[in-house]
Amino acid sequence: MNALLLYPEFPDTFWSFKHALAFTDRDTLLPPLGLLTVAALLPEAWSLRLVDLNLEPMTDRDLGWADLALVGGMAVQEAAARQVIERCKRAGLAVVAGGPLFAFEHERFEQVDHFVLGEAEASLPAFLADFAAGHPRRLYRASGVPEMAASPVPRWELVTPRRYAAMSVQYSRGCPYGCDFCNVTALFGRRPRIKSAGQVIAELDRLYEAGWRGPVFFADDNLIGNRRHVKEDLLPALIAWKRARRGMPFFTQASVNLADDEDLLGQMREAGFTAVFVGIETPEETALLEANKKHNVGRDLRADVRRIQRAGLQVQAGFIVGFDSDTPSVFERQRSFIQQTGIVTAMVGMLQAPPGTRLRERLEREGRLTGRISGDNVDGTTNILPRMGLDALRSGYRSLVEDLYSPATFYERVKRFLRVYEPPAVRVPVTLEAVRGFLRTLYVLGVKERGRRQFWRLTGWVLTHRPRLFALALKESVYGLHFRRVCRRETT
Ligand code: B12
Repeated sequence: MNALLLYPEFPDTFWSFKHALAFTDRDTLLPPLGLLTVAALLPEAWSLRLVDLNLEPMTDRDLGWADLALVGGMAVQEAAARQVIERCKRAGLAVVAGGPLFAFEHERFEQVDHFVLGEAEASLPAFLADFAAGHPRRLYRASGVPEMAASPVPRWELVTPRRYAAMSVQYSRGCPYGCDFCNVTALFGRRPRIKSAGQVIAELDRLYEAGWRGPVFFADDNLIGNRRHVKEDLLPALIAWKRARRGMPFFTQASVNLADDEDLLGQMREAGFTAVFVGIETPEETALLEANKKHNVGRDLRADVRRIQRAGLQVQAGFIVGFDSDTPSVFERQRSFIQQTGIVTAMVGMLQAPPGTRLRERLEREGRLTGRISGDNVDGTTNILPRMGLDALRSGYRSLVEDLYSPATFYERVKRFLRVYEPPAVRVPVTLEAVRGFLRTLYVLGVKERGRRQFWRLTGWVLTHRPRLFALALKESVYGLHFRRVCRRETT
């Protein structure tokens, strides 16, 4: 059996990082870990070929070779996934689909032959058994969630690591919190399920042996969902593993209450975590309560961010405007929060109601849903009728984002961040690629682009005040260019 695993192309969005990757020799951000995991669950006798359409097109030869196509992806890839499915069908291939894109409303994808929904560790075996017996059904849905011990080492040999900016591993699935706009619990449940440290180390070993020294993303919804195991099992193992090795800075996602635990922060720093994405959403307590984001209530969120930054983890964060209790003053409050805390990568979106969420159920009852989400939560669109009025929300959002990513505001924010940040010592080898990227950055940001003066001012400041952070300052400046290009396009 020849199986073709297909990962549709991402559009050019905030998270594509396309304009930043142009400064490197990398073609896209991360490999499709879901499909690599599915690959490891397929029968050993099958021949596999993975085409990540973010790197290369799918060819007629691929289609001619295959007996079966397996398509993955998330909501933002819908348009591209439809094209992929259409082409497979035209080539006469049976199509199996799975992953978050198909988890809700799968019936909209009429051309798909078999849906294998939920986590493949739990849903794929039944499909494979029926397929081998010659009578596969159209729909397979995992009846529960699998334990992570059942999750195999992903088949990374199916991708070419050097074409990606980072590699990813996953330690846990699920999140203990119930924020009403988020569909993570509908997809992966509330009980954080974890791999053993041994499983994670085996995955890292595989990457290290393949020569990977670049960043590694822990693709968890909330790394610290099961805090005890993280502190007692995972982090001690990572610290020991890192001691004898070079490179591989880690980054991940976690809830902001990470800031409460100095020991945990210290361990993460020692293990080589350099950045964490946290869901802050809003500094407005009424809105947090409305969204059932109770773990962010009653905290000094500014102090939390500072504490995490001082511990050596850059804070990236998600923000939302358009909660029912938001008034037009929210835009300025969000702006000053993001600016003062030096959150360089601030993902700011309008409130949307994705399928599978409690917010969606509520707004449906209230007759305030206007359609489907676009899949990109920071494209200035929404599928709800906001209380403040759509026009007010749109124009407030537009000016907020334009201001946050304008050169003057952006470079100032980078400086604020670099002032407090204490980086952990992760030795990343200097490569020819890094030198080329350095020269390109100086030319594009320092000579060609808008904001040249602010760029050189930041560069001068960092060299005189925080020289160790020089490379980081350049990296953030490049991100700024990406955000500016994407935001300018999306808000006009
Ligand atoms: C890494 C990641 C990204 C990376 C993607 C890189 C890449 N090449 O895949 C980046 C940073 C680009 C990204 C961006 C975004 N992401 Co994202 N991301 C994730 C994250 C944290 C991990 C994905 C992962 O690797 N998981 C590990 C693998 C093992 O799990 P998996 O992919 O789900 O695969 C399992 C099953 O789904 C299934 N499966 C998967 N594929 C297939 C295929 C077949 C054929 C079969 C049978 C089964 C199957 O089996 C696998 C094993 O159990 C998930 C959350 C999560 N926990 O998964 C969100 C998630 C996928 N992202 C999401 C969203 C909304 C976004 C963004 C809009 C921003 C945001 N709010 O986070 C942007 C959009 C992208 C863009 N460019 O605009 C949503 C998707 C919701 C949906 N219904 O589609 C998720 C679920 C998080 C959430 N609830 O908000 N993301």
